[in-house]
Amino acid sequence: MTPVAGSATTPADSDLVRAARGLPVSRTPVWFMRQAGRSLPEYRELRAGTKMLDSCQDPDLVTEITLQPVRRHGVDAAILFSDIVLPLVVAGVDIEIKPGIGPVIASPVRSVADVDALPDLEPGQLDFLATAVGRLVGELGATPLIGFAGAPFTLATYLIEGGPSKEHARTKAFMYAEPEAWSRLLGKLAVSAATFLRTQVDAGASAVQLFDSWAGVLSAVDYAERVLPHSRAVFDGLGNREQGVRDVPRIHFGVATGELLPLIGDAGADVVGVDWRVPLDEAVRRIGPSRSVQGNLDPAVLLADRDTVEREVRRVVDQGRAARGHIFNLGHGVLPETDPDVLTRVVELVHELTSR
Ligand code: 1CP
Repeated sequence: MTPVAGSATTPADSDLVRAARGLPVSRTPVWFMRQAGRSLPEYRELRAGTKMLDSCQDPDLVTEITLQPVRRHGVDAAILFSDIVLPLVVAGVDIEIKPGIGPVIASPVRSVADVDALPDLEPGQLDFLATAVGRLVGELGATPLIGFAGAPFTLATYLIEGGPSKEHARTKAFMYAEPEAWSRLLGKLAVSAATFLRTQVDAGASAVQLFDSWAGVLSAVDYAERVLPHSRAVFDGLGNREQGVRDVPRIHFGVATGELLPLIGDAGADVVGVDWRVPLDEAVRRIGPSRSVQGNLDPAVLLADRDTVEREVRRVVDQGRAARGHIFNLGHGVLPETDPDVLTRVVELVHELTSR
């Protein structure tokens, strides 16, 4: 029923996990950010009548929506259907995901007192998540499940701006004006992200991705001093084998992070996600040889003609050979208007081009 990922018999031996660790693979693994939801008609049908954040807390819906793209496209990994704001929602922050907009916060964080009033996430509030992950791992067989969380900076942008934003000016203003409260806010968000990830790993997720989608709006100096320590704290807080936590590969992703790649490569992950702006061979030069890379087809290419899609996929595959390990993905999420059949064709093409 569920397609088998490469030639592996367990997720721990899958091409995704092996590529993340820089080990030999049977073929380049491929999955897509935002593969669950958005472009799939079967998703829209299933979600009809249920609010986004309610569906994320319903283990039956989470399981089914997570499996849909695996069945349809034969991707090498599932990504948990959830959202980066979920740990905040579960802890009691009033957030709604508005269709066509994204997360909207009822009372944005605008003062030091707002930071201190932010509720903490308790591990006991995540039983639904452990149930969904456990069920998924049972269904997925040898296909790995990627768990995820939002990085402290990207979550802070939503809390401070009150919703999606382009410039993130209020966020930066708070960062400069209130450095201590900023550090406390990101520190709290790091603890909650680590708890969210730890629950997924303990329940059987085979890899995790930290989404710092909007980190690219920062200068390297600000990122290094005011953000990176908190992202590193998420990976540290997730724990390691000595602390009784399964040792799963960690992926760290942001958009427009070309100038930050050396820093991101140093924050504690095994894999650095790269958007389409920097070719993968150049990204490897910036990150160094001891990390794998993930990416980086421009999602807009999938809206172009068949020959263009094929040419660009070949280019990404070729440039990815510079890395110790390459996980094929888009440079950011699947655009909602993407034809799902094009995604399936990309999976087939990457496999065809890289089968050994
Ligand atoms: O494949 C998947 O879609 C898996 C589930 C998933 C993930 C990994 C969702 C479901 N959201 C996310 C992560 C997420 N959420 C990120 C990081 C990844 C990225 O950069 O795309 C971010 C920034 C969010 C915040 C968010 N939630 C936005 C972006 C708003 C903005 O600032 O531009 C949006 C539109 C949402 C809603 C959302 N989350 C997920 C889905 C399927 C949706 C659409 C809701 C719907 O169908 O009505």
